[in-house]
Amino acid sequence: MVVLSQPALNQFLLLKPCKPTPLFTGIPVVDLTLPDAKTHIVNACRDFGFFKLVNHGVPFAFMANLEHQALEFFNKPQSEKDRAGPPDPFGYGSKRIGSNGDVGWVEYLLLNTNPDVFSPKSRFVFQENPQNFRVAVEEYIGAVKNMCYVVLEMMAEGLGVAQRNAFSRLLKDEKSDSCFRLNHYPPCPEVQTLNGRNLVGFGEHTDPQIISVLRSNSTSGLQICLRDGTWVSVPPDQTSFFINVGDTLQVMTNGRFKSVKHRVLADTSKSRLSMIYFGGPPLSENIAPLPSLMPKGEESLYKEFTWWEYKKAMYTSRLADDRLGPFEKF
Ligand code: GA4
Repeated sequence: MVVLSQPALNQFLLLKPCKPTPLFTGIPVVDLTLPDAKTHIVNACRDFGFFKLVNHGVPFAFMANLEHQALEFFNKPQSEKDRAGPPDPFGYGSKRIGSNGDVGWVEYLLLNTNPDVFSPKSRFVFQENPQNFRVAVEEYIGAVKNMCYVVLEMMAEGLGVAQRNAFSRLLKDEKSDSCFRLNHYPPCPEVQTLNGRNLVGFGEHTDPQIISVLRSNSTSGLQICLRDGTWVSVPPDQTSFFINVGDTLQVMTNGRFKSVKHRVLADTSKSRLSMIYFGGPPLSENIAPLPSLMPKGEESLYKEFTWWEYKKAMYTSRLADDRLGPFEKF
């Protein structure tokens, strides 16, 4: 458990006093079993870069089991958790995010999604209870990946891309550079003494990959930035997934979809646990708009780059940086 004294809170990002944001009721909801799901997915990715997915077919037991295992890990003494860190980038981390000075009221585990390359540190992650935790992670990621392929194929169809697997093939590739994150945001009772300011759990950013699939417990905290620049709070729903468009999908759709800026605020009394699968392409993949999304005369808005080049740039950036900016042509 992260315990910090009051003065230490000053090290963290505090947001100016703001009216308590009511939970936003306009988040698009996509029911994966309905015939028009692909149209709703495309509209949501275009207008919000974000949507909630229901009737997704992933058993709730997989989510609940992983949540239980993850909390067992985060409830261990700090010294034991530290043996699974520091994150380089994989492993356990606390308060520091990335290596360029970002901090947040959060502790986390960042894992590679290819089981054979679970880093050597993973033996400390999975510790004395390796079987249960590892199995829970593998079972959950396996189901989420399959669901994600379906979403990406519907996206391609909805966009009128003839090759249904234009996006999903990148995640299905054995060299897909995907990762998985468990974030634990301990409650912060001192927030009440911050004169109405909010403590940032995870600062604003867009996700660099193609797509991110988030599931959280029923504690709120996630906010997204709408197209008009307003921040709204996403009502939590522990049975659903929240899908984020990442920077790479923005490029592959030549800006038709926009990656969504999002952040997480700490809660005064409840802890938040989220699990996020980040689906990325192989390192050598050239990232460019799909030719079928470029009618004659449409030019790419972006310079061509490989995912490896984007990753290199990403690791020298701060969380809130506009990472796509340097790759824009105009
Ligand atoms: C944001 C999305 C994912 O959580 C992540 C993050 C990564 C990290 O924690 O190592 C980064 C961040 C994320 C982008 C900029 C750099 C790298 C922290 C940071 C400051 C795992 C990812 O892929 O990019």
